[in-house]
Amino acid sequence: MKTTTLTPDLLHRLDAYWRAANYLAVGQIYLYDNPLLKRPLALTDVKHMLLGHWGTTPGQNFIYAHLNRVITKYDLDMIYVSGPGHGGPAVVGNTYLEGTYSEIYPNISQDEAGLRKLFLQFSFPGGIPSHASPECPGSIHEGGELGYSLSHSFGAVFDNPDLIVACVVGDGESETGPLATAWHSNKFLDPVTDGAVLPILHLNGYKISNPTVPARVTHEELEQLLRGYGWTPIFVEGHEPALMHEAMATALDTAVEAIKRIQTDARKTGSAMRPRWPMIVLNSPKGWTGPKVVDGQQVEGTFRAHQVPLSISATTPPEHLRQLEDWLKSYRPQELFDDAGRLKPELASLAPKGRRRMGANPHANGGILLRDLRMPDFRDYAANVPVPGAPGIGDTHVLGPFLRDVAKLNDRQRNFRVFGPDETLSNGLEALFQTTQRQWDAATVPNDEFLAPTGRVMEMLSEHQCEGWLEG
Ligand SMILES: Cc1ncc(C[n+]2csc(CCOP(=O)(O)OP(=O)(O)O)c2C)c(N)n1
Repeated sequence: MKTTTLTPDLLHRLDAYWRAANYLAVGQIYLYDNPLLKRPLALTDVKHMLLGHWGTTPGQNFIYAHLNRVITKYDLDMIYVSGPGHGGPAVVGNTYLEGTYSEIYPNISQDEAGLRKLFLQFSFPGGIPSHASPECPGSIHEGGELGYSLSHSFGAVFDNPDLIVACVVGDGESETGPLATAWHSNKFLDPVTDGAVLPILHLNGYKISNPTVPARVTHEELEQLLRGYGWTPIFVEGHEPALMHEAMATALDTAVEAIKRIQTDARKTGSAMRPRWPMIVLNSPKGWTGPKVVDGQQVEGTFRAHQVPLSISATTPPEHLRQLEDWLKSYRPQELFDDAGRLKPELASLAPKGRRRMGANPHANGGILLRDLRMPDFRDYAANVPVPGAPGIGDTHVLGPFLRDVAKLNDRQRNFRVFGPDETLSNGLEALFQTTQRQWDAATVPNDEFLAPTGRVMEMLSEHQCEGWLEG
């Protein structure tokens, strides 16, 4: 008998949850009023100035819904990083569906009035930005400057052994220098003392008005590239929702179980072998489920879906308004929200509970987990400088012992690291190596110095990477 990951009931509800998130996204981009379409859509229901990014959003909604499922199934401590952070409607909509948004912003309530405000505030004067901005619950990565999602994700899991960051990488984003170098982060992760990152390369094929490079090389080349970076890619490819739900669920189960296996093995045996971590490649249409053809031109699955796929104003063709209405109705909102505008309970129950919700995870809500560093008294490190320009006192040679002792004092609470592009020694900070090592999970050979699976110094010859790790 063929086994499937999803029961028919779960598949049906997951799909409905995804439709709800897509409905909220279109509402945020377009609607000024009439959030539940209780009357025919009029021009006055649509915002005057349409801003936002639809193209990436349905794929991110799909991912978010599926992550919710594995969080609950495996009781995961997981946060979400949106590389293409211009998909703000996805993170805002999903944190609204899971309830976090209304807890933090009670004004955006779980009812029709709240829905109206949720839609109106998006990319609107006095409202919220169109990206995964800091005020969005669960966001540690704004995504405006593409390229840092993976470095930020690794930075977030260093010293957080229970945390998994699900990191959506745009296929356009993956062309940037910072992202290209960030795949190598897996050589700097200690499976014993750090958490894990699950990259999800969102291969939706296009950037703003161009195809992406990863979408226009052969499957074999892309797979070899990712394998060459040390990952095990799992491909989820297609556009038929039911098949894609099943494929994504199976891929995520496989990935999560692989992560758990790697961590359990490493933590039991202390093995220093570098693991091959799993990742997912999600190949789905850009602007999935959106308008297929507008003014005779293909939109779904093309670059034309990147931002606002249907222009609507007093001067645009009137059929655009009808197309928007049909598009919104294609999600069958009456099956998703009750008359009062509240998500139906059988769908709401799919979201994880409490702090397991990605929007409510303390790791992604700045400040909750901050711990002050234990600091030595800087006066104890004072150098006597009898005259200005006195020779023989290099300032970094004075700083080195100070940093060494900061590292030592905070060793147990594990909240201090030094990041640099291979310059700790050349910059005179060698005293650090009296107390710690350079964290390095790749191979070592005799005559290497100060390399170990765990250490407080992170060195890779990429300032992009160092900065991204540090910020994460
Ligand atoms: C470093 C950087 N360069 C350029 C841009 C402008 N920009 C915004 S979105 C985008 C295309 C992104 O494509 P992709 O990462 O594939 O995201 P998606 O297709 O999912 O929207 C570009 C070039 C940017 N935000 N950051």
